[in-house]
Amino acid sequence: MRFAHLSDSHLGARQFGLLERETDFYDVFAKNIDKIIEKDVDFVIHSGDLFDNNRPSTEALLAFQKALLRLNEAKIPIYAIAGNHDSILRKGALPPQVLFKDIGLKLISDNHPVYTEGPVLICGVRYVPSSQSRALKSAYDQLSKLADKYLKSILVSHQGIDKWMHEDTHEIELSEMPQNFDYYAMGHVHNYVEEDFGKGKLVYPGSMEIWRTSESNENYREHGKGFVVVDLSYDKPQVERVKIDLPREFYKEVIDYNKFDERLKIIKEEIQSLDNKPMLDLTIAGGDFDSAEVYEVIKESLGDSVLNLRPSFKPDKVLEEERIIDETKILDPRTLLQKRVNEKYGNDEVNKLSVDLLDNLSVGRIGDAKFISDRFYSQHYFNEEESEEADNVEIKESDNLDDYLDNHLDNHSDDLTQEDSENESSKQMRFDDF
Ligand SMILES: [Mn+2]
Repeated sequence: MRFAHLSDSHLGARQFGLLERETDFYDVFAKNIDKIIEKDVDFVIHSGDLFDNNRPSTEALLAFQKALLRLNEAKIPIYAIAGNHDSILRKGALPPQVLFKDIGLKLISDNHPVYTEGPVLICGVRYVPSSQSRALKSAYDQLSKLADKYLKSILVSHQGIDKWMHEDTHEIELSEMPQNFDYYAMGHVHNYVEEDFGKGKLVYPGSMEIWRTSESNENYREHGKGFVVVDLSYDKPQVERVKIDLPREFYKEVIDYNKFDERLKIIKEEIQSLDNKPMLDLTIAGGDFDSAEVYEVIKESLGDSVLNLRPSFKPDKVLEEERIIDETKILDPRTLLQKRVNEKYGNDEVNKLSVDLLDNLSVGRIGDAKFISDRFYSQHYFNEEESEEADNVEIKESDNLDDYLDNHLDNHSDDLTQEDSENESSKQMRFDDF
């Protein structure tokens, strides 16, 4: 039995506000689906962040609808869970994926956490924020017990595991993951990860496009972007990486100012041979120069042949200043918040709560922030006993995780107010990296 595993397509993402970049994400998604159909797999798993936003545009919804109809035609079922970008945490709120259930999408959700494909168990939990990681562990535990009853089992989950996350942004540690699944179909980390774990394989297929400029990195050069095909007919699953070419290149280079003129000429030639205008990420460093003047030269020379021109400049004197600032460590809002909260409360749970609130409030997800704080408050200050009890809830095959997560993830059923929806639709700066 063979299946395709993909993740983090972020349909609807519009990098730097460029319409071309939004189209790139749709194009690359369609190419992944083409290749999956060509590979003639038995089913597909998508591990979350299908959409860039929990209120996707019509274009983004259509891009997925097209893909789903094509998979239907090829008689390939697709399973999906919601990620941090495309889920709504509040109880009763409907994530966009729900739109596609009637036309074949098998949504792994609180209501329907468990499926089977022949002898294979496919189960999972939607994204759970770090301040609720206790609920995540309990859910994993229940699913893990169920997995013992099956010949082969797949856990689908959109979470950051400490080993592959930077700083303190994970929701779970590798040592806390259940051990008895054959395959861990992970989402959230945008780099490619394939690792032996437990009795099987743990894979993050990574994002399908370069969602942040920083993803044009070593991992991308080595593993590319794309999906994996997994063969379950062996003792340990066999994983084949399938790379899908991106619609345009990310051209990245640090140029020594002393060699500026000759490098610029070479870059211009290289870029002109490309089919599509690339994204340009140039840094001019060293020497003594006027940034504004150098910018004009770059713009004049390359402006027409690139999609995005955003050079950065580090002349010698800036380099010195930067080194001084670097030593005292520039604090981003996330680190700064954690530092202050830690000074005041010295409590890891409160730290996680503050970061979850920052992540949601900074993108205007007021309803989710309220959910998270209500949940935290009731868990820690009101009904400790009830939560302990809920930890012991048994999930049987025929049950769903609904009541279970009800106790763990929610005690309050809030209606989405007009104010919420206005705030949620206003796009602001994001602090979450994945
Ligand atoms: Mn993502």
